[in-house]
Amino acid sequence: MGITMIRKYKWKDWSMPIRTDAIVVPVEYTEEGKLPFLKTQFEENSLSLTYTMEQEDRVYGLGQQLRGINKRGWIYESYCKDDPNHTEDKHSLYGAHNFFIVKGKESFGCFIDCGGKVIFDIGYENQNILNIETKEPCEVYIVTGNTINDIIKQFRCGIGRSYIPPKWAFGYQQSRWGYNKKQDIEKVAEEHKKRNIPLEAVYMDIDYMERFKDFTIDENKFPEFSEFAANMIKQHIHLVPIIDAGVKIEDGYEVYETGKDKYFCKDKNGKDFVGGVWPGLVSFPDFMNQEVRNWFSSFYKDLLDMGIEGFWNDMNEPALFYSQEGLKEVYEKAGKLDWNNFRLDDFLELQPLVNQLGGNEEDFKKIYHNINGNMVRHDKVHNLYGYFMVKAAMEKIEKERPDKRILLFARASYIGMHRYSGIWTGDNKSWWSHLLLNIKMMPSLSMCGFLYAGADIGGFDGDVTEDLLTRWLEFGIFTPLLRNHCALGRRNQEIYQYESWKKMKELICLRYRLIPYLYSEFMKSALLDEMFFSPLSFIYSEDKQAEEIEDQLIVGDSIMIAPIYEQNKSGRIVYFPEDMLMLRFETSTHYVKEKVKKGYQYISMPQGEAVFFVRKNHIFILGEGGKYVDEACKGTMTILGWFEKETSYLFYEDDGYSKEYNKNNFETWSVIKRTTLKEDDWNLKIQGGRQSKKYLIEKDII
Ligand code: MIG
Repeated sequence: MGITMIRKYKWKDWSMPIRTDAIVVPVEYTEEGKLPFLKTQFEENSLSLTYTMEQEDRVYGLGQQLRGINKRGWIYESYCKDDPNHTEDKHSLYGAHNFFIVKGKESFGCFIDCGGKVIFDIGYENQNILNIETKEPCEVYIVTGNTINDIIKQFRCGIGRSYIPPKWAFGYQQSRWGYNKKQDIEKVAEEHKKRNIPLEAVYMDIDYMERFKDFTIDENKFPEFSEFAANMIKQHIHLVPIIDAGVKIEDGYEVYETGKDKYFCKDKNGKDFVGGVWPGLVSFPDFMNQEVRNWFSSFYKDLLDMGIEGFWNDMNEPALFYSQEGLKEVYEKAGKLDWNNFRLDDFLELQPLVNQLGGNEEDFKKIYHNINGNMVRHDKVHNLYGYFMVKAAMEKIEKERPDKRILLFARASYIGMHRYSGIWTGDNKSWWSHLLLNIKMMPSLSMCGFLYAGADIGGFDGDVTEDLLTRWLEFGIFTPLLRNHCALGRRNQEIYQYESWKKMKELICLRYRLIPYLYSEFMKSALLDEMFFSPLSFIYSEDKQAEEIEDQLIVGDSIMIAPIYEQNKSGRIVYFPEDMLMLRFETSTHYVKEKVKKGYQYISMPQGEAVFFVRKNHIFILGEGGKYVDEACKGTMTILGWFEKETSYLFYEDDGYSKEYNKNNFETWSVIKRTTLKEDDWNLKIQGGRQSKKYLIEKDII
């Protein structure tokens, strides 16, 4: 029997430049940490933690990262990066989620609380060695527990409750970079409406702003904005504008003028740091500072007052196309071009300068924050920038709308931010491998508290194909954030642009039937610190086969999914760690049930059908669906399952808008067997809560 606890270790005279507030509960701590499990070396302000892995050990976690669910066999860098090429050879993405679990003879969790760069070598230099290194002051937490889920629960409890979005944010959402004017968005709404495709939100990318200036609306392209927003809301469609991190340097622009020389990050001479992003030259708000957060977030008020109920924060790694200094250097070098005395070496010197302009880590060393009166170099706290931008937004939103849930998610993130918002997984591509990456990433995000999450459905960059979009939706209908998003200039990605839109529509309609279950499971994950997406290995921990399956997931407690993520497939081999009831939705209204026995089975999955599996003796709930989320949560609930014994389900429901997550929102639904003279009769008994639901019970009993 292990002991369940979370313990903190830190080193004298090695204090972090800013409290990250990642951990919110008091924990026991040991100064001059000598950690259990990990061999600790602390020399010259550099920490190295080493663990020798057994052959069988598995490593899980790191949230938004590349590669597999089991993280063994690569070297990962925790350093938020705006890199749109999520290929296998990379080491970091947009988030820094420094929590992992070693599962083996001795299992434990470890969280490195550090605003700077941390390297996780998990069997890269040496297959059996796990090594963590950082030169930045940090605190380390070790979490122990009896099971993996126990360790996760401890950790999640330690980092505080995950962000809960409004219920409408579980609906289908459409986005695209390049909806250039009001009419473009109205058209998207219309095209969905015409075909009865549910649509809960349309996103406003940087196109809506005036010269990419935060908190401005281009009046020519989006006239009478409040009226427009109100009209959309009448159709149950929310407009969700983007807010970027960089503030355009422009005389007379209110945000810039009020922030100038006061609220922006500095260069080494104490002048506002100047970089380049979409607006051209920008300065970056110093979000590490409460006064700055108050100032920047005050601008959200106007948008809220215009009826906006959702935002996305972008470019907050922060993304930097170039620093003014770097750009100068390039132009100077290029300016020397002399055709008469052309030297290849000049070109070869120029080329890397140009290539390294964007996201150059050296530039992060030229930026300074004012943290409690100390100038702190940006790279020391880099991983917290996005987090504090989001914190700013939510602090203001909560002040303005204390009783209402507002949608917020962002690109860059750090553990702790999960309390303020969700995330999307950034600029993926319309690649099959990125659908698989999406599947594998979801459980690691659940571990780190990022529950409201999802990828750009269909892929952001690249030209999607009809089959990829359909397959992605087949998986996407299970992710809390279900947003189709696409890059400027790429092939149209709204489902109605495709001949087989009806099939995709049925998937979206099915999503609305899944919402009562998904929402119930989501809320339990948030309120009870549980996993939303689990790898099979977390649930069937004694099953050697299940341990290695990375392309099937358990969603909530009752169902398993096994998505198709390869082109030209009409089915796949699925591993069943136990008997399950297969549900095959040929359309959103017509489904067939079939019992499947434990073991490997080939399951046919024609494009556009949703096939998933209910665990034996688990209750699955199917709603009636609807045109929008609120409607989808009324109506009759169908209880589905393969029951061989009495079982119960904890059902959660609320109005989806208010923030009272009280006891009355939980009901226990039990399937009870009553044997009469004629046959076994199965009934549902509901205890607790409001018990206002109508339900129907549909079962398969051996
Ligand atoms: O440099 O606002 O990840 O979703 O469409 C690209 C334009 C800037 C990156 C975001 C993407 C968004 C895009 N943005």
